[in-house]
Parts: sequence; structure tokens; C-alpha cells
Amino acid sequence: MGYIQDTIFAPSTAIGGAIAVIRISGPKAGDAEMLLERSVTDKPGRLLFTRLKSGTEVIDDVMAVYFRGPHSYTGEDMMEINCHGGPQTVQRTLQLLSSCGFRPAEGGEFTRRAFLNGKMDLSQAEAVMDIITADAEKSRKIALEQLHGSVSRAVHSAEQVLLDALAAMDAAIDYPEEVEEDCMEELPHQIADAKRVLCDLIANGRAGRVLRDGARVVILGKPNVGKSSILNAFSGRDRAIVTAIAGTTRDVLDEKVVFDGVPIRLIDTAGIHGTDNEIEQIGIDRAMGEVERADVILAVHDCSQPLSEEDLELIETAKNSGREWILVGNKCDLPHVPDPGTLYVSAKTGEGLEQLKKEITERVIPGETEDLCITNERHLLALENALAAVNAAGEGTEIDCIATDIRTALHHLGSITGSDVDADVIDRIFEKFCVGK
Ligand SMILES: Nc1nc2c(ncn2[C@@H]2O[C@H](COP(=O)(O)OP(=O)(O)OP(=O)(O)O)[C@@H](O)[C@H]2O)c(=O)[nH]1
Ligand SMILES: [Mg+2]
Repeated sequence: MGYIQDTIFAPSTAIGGAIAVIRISGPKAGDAEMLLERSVTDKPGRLLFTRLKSGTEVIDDVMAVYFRGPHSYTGEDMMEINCHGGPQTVQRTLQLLSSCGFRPAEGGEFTRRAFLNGKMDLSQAEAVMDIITADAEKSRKIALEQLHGSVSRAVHSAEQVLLDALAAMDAAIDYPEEVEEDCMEELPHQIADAKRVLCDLIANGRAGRVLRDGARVVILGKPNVGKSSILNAFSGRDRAIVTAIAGTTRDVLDEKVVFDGVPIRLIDTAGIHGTDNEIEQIGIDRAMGEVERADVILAVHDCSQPLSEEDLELIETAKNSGREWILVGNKCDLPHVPDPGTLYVSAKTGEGLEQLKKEITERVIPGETEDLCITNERHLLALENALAAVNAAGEGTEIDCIATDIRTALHHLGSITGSDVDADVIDRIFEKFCVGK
């Protein structure tokens, strides 16, 4: 715990803004007021105008606020200094804080302290970073709900079902003659309840995952059908090289877009066909690799041409992939014979692209986004592990083994909120955070 006794500091704003916010947290945070012209610790929670000084030299006119723990973000004493954002000013301020004996904070250390001090659980701490990185409206909204405890509530309700089962079993283990029969009668129902709750949450997480990480929409088709043109049309810029030469795209290209508030990662791939060219073949292998990771596949063909053997093979691939897929006929500005199962677009004129956007979003998130709360892959994995343990419990016959399986399930659920989690998991979560958060 010696580590948390340090007082840490870091700029919380990015370089180049008009104002920089510098945060200080730890038992000695209040000592930073010796750098200020007036006291701020006697008026906690109030942002006060003052001057930052190094000896007699004025470094900057600043605003400063003091929070007395536990009434702060980290739960510790904190100070925030808002100085001007120029790199020199920020640098001098940081040097002064260093000279007070404070230590520069590591990435995510403020939020890590908030977690360790019980100000938030682990799923809420993760939501903090998701809010910062959210680039789509629905991602932002759901991350904010998670910060306000939506994941924690869902996990607690699942935990409650398991804890009830465990309590009955513990009683049966302690007083075998009296309660075992009752308990064994109830148990299958409790396990079925737990399974249902977990399955619902897993389904929720599978749908919600794309709101955090973006849905992977893979554009697949033979060379020259206009895959890169579709990517460019959706992204509104010349992201991919487009030429009339077949085999233009060699590598996998990835572009982030937002459709109706949902983050999408459009993935352009090399045209698929039989080739002797080694470079092209590597690109084709990569494209096929993307199919396996896709949330939605756009199977694109050039509708001004009759469907070739290669087109038909690709449509089969999409069909058999087990993924959502859309049959797209590009170049509909050219003469073509319409087919009812095909969505016609023109990357050139923009025709049909709005409809395609809509179809993609509907396939990415089929239901209402309001009901979603799990978005984090780590949480989803923990729920799947918990379900596996509950399934094992359902197959068990010995009450001790069943209880052990239920405890395993509870352990996995606890790893989501951090009530039962290994230190290295916590390290891995916070090392992805930015400095100052
Ligand atoms: N008329 C018409 N031409 C298009 C359309 N979309 C693309 N093209 C043309 O088709 C050719 C191929 O376009 P690309 O976007 O490079 O095709 P691609 O599928 O990415 O091709 P590869 O990267 O070689 O696999 C270019 O000459 C484009 O200008 C369209 O909607 N209508
Ligand atoms: Mg291309």
C-alpha cells in the first residue's frame, strides 16, 4: 500500500489547448497550495483565482480547486490547477509540482486509485476510458450508463441468483439430515434461473460489443467490382486507391465510420480470384481471414456484368460463413437486370448507399440499443466462463462439487466488477488508460 501513499500529478488535458488542467492526488495534495498566492484548502470544492509562483517569480495566473478526500474523484485529497495551456507554462508547473516531492502519475493512475478506494468498481473504471474513446453517439451513451453502474447492476442480479443457490447448499452441507432434500429439489430451478440470466446477458453482450469496438463490416468481391469505391463513398474521402485495373487493392484497409450513431469499421479487401501472383495471393488470404472476424459481409458484384463463377463462389462463401451478409450489386448507374434479392448501389453516383447503410445498421444491432448494457469483450468472456461453470453445476450430482462450480461462476462474475480479480488483470486494464485520467 506504500505505493498509494505517494502524491501524484499529471496534466489531464491534451497539449495545445488554451487551458491545461493539472491534477494532483494523494495525502499531500493540499501542500501544492504553497505554490499558490492564496489558500485553497480552506475552501474545498471552490474554484478560486490565484497565481502560481516559484519563490517570488509569478509563473502564471491560474484557477485552482481543492477537494478533500473522500469527496473527490480518487477518494483522496486532490487539487486541480487550471493554468494556461502553452507548453512552457505547463512544463514549469509540472516542474514545480515535482519539486514539491510529488510523482508524475502513470496512465490511468487517478482512476485506478478511485477503484482501489472504492469510489467505483472495475466495470465503471473501464467505462471511463470508453467514454473518452467513444467516437459514436450510441457508444458514448452506453459508456456513460456503464459509468453510472449499469454493468454492475446486471452482474449483481446474476450474482444474487447464484448466492441464493449457494446459501441453500451451504445449509444442506452443514445440516445434511434436515435440509438436503429441500435444497436438492430447489436446486435445478435455481440453476435454470442462473442460466437464463447469464444467457440473456451474454446475448446482450454479443449485440452490445459492437458499440464499443465498432462492427466489422467486410467488403468482399472479385477484383474491380468497386469495393474500394464503396469504402471511399462511405468515408467521404479518398481512403483507398481506386483504378480501372483489376487487383488494385492488395492489403486489408480499415476505415472508421459512424452509421446512425453506431461505430462501424469498414474493411476493404483485395479482390478475390484465382491468381499466381504471390503478393495478390497474400492479400486474398488476408481477405478470407477477415471473413472469419466479420460482423457483416458485403458480398459485392458488378451488376452491369452477368454473375460469373467467381461471383457465385463468393456468394457461397458469404452464405456459409455463419455471419450476417448482404448481397450488393454495385455500378447500378450502368444498365443492369434487377434481381429482387440484391441491394443495388452505385459508389459513383451514391444511389442506394443510404439504403445499404440502413441494412448494415439493422444487421449490426437488430433490436433496441436502449436495452444493451454489456459492451466490453472482457465482461462478455467472464459471463461465458460463468455460464460454463453454471452448466457444469447443472450436470453435477455431488452437492460439494455443485457448490464449487457455483463458486467458480461467482468468481468469474466478480472479475467483472473487480470484487474478485487478479492484480495482473487490473494492471492490464489500466495500462491502456491515458495519463491524467
Ligand atoms: N460506373 C461505375 N463505375 C464504378 C463504380 N464503382 C467503381 N467503379 C469503377 O470500377 C473500377 C474499379 O473500382 P475499385 O473501387 O478500384 O474496385 P475494387 O473492387 O476495389 O477493385 P480491386 O481493388 O482491384 O479488387 C474503377 O474504374 C471505378 O471507377 C460505380 O458505381 N459505377
Ligand atoms: Mg480495391
